[in-house]
Amino acid sequence: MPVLHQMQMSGNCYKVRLAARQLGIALALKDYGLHDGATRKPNFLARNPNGRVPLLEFDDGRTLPESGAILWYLSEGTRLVPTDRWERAQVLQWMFFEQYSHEPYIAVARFWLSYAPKEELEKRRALVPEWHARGNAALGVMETHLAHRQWFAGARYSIADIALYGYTHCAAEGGFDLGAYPAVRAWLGRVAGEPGHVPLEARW
Ligand SMILES: N[C@@H](CCC(=O)N[C@@H](CS)C(=O)NCC(=O)O)C(=O)O
Repeated sequence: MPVLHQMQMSGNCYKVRLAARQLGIALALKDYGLHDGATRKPNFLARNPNGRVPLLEFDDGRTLPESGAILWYLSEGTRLVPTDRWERAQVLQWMFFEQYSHEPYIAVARFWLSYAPKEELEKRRALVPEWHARGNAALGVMETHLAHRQWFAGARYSIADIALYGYTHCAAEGGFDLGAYPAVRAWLGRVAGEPGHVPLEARW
């Protein structure tokens, strides 16, 4: 059985657990702490020189890091990835958007504001307004897209929705107010209503 190296409270790791659960793919979980630095130790760096989770490790020793790559690998050929060429490109469009314009601000604000030691947050306090400005810009882009659509790519729920759900649903922990984004909130509700949906706290 593949092993997911992961942190339970990480939205990037949650994306993988959620997709695997909805596809009925069993994964063993190997947990890392948020603050123990274990992903920067030689044992882990041999598996992922980038020192980050999620990381999927297969029985034959192959390892795959990056939440988006893992989502794509697990979901290729399933109902979570469209077959239409244009819709597949849209899935990638939103997954790249998530990694460049959304996660670096919303996930980072969440980590430092809600999960880091207070003295570490204080060292970064001057960065908070920038995280909030850029994170709100990303939420605004999502709101515009969802004003007339149910899902991010094509006509169905896909891994683009899972990728964006990972940190949008817990954005309040980063100090974001989703009150100004009614279409995003309605979409969050649709995602949570999908068959097999599990919350971030759920173990496999
Ligand atoms: N682009 C990566 C980001 C992975 C990432 O930032 N992982 C964090 C947890 S959410 C991590 O492993 N942090 C530990 C560290 O950087 O030492 C992905 O989407 O998987």
